[in-house]
Amino acid sequence: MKILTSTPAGDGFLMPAEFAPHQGCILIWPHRRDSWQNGAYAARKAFAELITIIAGSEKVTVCARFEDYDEARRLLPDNVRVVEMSSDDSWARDVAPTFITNGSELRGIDWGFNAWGGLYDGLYFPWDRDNKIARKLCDLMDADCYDLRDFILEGGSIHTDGEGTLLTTEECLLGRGRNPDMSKQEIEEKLCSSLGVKKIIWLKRGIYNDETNGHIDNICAFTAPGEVVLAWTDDKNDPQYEISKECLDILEDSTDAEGRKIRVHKLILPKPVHITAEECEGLDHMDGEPTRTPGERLAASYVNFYIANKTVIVPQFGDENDKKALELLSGLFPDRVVRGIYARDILIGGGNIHCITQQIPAVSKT
Ligand code: KQY
Repeated sequence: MKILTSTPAGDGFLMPAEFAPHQGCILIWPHRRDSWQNGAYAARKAFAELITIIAGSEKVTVCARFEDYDEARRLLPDNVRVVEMSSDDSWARDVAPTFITNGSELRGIDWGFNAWGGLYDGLYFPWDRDNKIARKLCDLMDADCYDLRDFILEGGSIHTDGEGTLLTTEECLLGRGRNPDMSKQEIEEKLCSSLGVKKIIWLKRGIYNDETNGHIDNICAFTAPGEVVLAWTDDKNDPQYEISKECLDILEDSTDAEGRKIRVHKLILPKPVHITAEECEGLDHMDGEPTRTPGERLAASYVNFYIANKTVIVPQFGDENDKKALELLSGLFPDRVVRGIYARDILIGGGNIHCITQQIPAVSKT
C-alpha cells in the first residue's frame, strides 16, 4: 500500500454513489459498554442479522477486537471475513476509509477522525484506535491510501450521487468541533478535490438531537441521480418539522451537478423514540462518552438505511410507520429487495444501519 499526498480528483478518482455496485462492505463488531447496553449483547444480535443479509450479495469484512474475535466468528456466517483490529467504538461509516475509484482501481481516503467534535463537543476520548482504522483497512484491501488526516470528516456526513453532486449539512461540516480554521469555501474545495464532486448541496441541519452534529446520512440520502429521500414529519409541534421543512425548501430550490432539479420523496419518521430508564441502566459508565438520560430523544430515522447490491436494509422501530418506510423504499429501489431489521439496539448507540456500514465500490478488472 502506498500513502499518497496528491489529490484523488486530480488523479482521476471519485466516490461512486452507494447505489452503484459494491465489491464489499465493512463493519466493526460492537463492544463499547457506554454506547451499547448490556455489554453490547443485543446490539451484536442486530449486527449479526444485518451482516448476514448484506453477505447475501457482497463480501463482508468485520473488524473485531482480540477479545471479541471468537464470538464474532461464531455468530457470523462462514462467508464473512472476520479480522482482528483494535477500535474505540463501532461506526465503520465514520472511521473506515471512504473508497474512491477511477473505474479500474480502488483507493481509500484516510480522513482525520476526532469522535464527532474532538475536545470541543466530541463523544469520547481517546479516539486514536478509531483514527488508525482507515489506514489499516486500506492495507488489508491492498488499496493505496490518500493521507487526508489534516481534515476532519466522517463518512456519515457526506452522500454523493456518483455524478458530481454531494449532499451535506452546515451543522456538521461548519461546526466548531471539526475544522474551525477553514472557511466554507475551503471546505467545499477540499470535498471537490477529494471526492471528485463539482456541486455541493448544503442542508442546514440534520435530525433533531442527533449527537453527530447533524450527519446527512440520518436525514437525507440519494436513491438515484437527481432523487433523494428526506426524513419528514407532518407534526408542526415537533421541533423536527422546522428542520425538515428547511431542508425541503433548499432541496426543491436546488439543481445537481448535471443541472437536474432534485426530486424529493418524503420518508415519514417514526414517532419520537425516547430511551427508557431501564435501557440507560444497561449503559456502563466509562471515562469518555457521557451516558444517556432517561427520556432523552434518540435520533431515530428510516433514512439511515444501507443499499447493498441486492437488498436495501432499513431500520425498524416497532412503529406504525415502519411498514410505510419499507413500502416507499420498495418503490424507489425496484431492483432490490427492501428488508427491515429491528434496530432499536443500534439506535441506542447513537446511529443506525448506515452508520455502522461502509461500502467498497466494485471496480472493473483490467
Ligand atoms: O451516526 C453515526 N455515524 C455515529 C454515531 C456515533 C455515536 C456515538 N455514540
